Amino acid sequence: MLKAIYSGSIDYMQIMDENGTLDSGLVPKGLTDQMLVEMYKKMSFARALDAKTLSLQRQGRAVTYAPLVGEEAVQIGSASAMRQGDIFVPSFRQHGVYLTRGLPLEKFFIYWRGFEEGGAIPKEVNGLPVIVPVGTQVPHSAGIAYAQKYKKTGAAVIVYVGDGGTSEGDFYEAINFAGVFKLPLVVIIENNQWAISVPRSRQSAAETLAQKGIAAGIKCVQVDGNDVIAMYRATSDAINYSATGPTLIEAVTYRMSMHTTSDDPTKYRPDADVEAWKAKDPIARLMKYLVGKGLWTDSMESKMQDEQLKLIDEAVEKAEQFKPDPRSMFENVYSFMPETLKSEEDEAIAAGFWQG
Ligand SMILES: Cc1ncc(C[n+]2csc(CCOP(=O)(O)OP(=O)(O)O)c2C)c(N)n1
Ligand SMILES: [Mg+2]
Repeated sequence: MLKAIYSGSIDYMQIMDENGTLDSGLVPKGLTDQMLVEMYKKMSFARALDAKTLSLQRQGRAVTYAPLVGEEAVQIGSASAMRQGDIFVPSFRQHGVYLTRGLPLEKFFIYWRGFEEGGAIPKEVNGLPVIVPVGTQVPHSAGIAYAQKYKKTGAAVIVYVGDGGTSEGDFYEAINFAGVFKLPLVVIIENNQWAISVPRSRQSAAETLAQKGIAAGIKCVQVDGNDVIAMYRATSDAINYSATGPTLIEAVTYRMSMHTTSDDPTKYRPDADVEAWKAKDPIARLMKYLVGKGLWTDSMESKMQDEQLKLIDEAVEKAEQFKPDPRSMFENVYSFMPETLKSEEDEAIAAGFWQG
């Protein structure tokens, strides 16, 4: 006998197209125009913050930085759907998530000056610090989700991983574990088409990255990651479902800039590809919608930009006045301080590290 015992399919969700036109039947109930205006402001803020940090890095006033430009809808759409008690687990590009969750801007700049104190995320922000080892955050997030279920907190855990990260064993192990234990986990693949210079086509022969969830027996969907409404909807749906089990969301977007400030993408990708994605810009399309509905005007735009630049400049000033404590490099590495680390700490303090 030979018979098909499984056939899977993956839905693709887009609610707002490139012209800012809505598929009104899919707009989530409860999503108001005011909320969309707020999301627009946050997306614009994230882009302005990104441009500023890039400029600081070029002046030697920030460390190696991974720009988010082009990925604002993935981050602000999903973070706007989180409830206060939900916990997010980023990788290293999710600046828009921190912003939406209320990380004080000054902390953001302290971190990107290279100081550990900036990575001490305030409790109410409910998120982990920046995580650079690719893929390692996914098993951690599954562990945190397991704890939420065990302790019956009702919180969902939302983790972000890149298209490159989905090729790591960590990713498969984590979604498999989440499926078996029906964890309250939402895995968002921020598929920006590149892992440094490795294109999406070299990550997997599968047509979608979302379908990796099928093998783990979890819900999965592919979303237009440049559509903030679809990102909001997909994340809300997944959070609502989290008491039943995990969801994998593949957000299809594009990294409009360099991988990090140490990278030069002109060496490996044609400018024409980047140009083609400009037409799908997540901020421009939301603006078209808001302007069309009379919810946004040129004067509102310039007022918003002035306010945001002022807030950014004030935060940079505070962050640059901040005096780091060399002890912060040593604390929180282990739950206890091993002798060898303690002697390094003593040495750093005796040498007046960072005090010149
Ligand atoms: C385990 C590990 N291997 C390699 C690296 C170097 N590295 C940093 S980012 C990156 C690519 C990540 O690509 P992706 O997961 O698509 O995320 P994106 O940078 O596009 O947001 C690599 C290989 C690392 N940080 N950790
Ligand atoms: Mg990527």
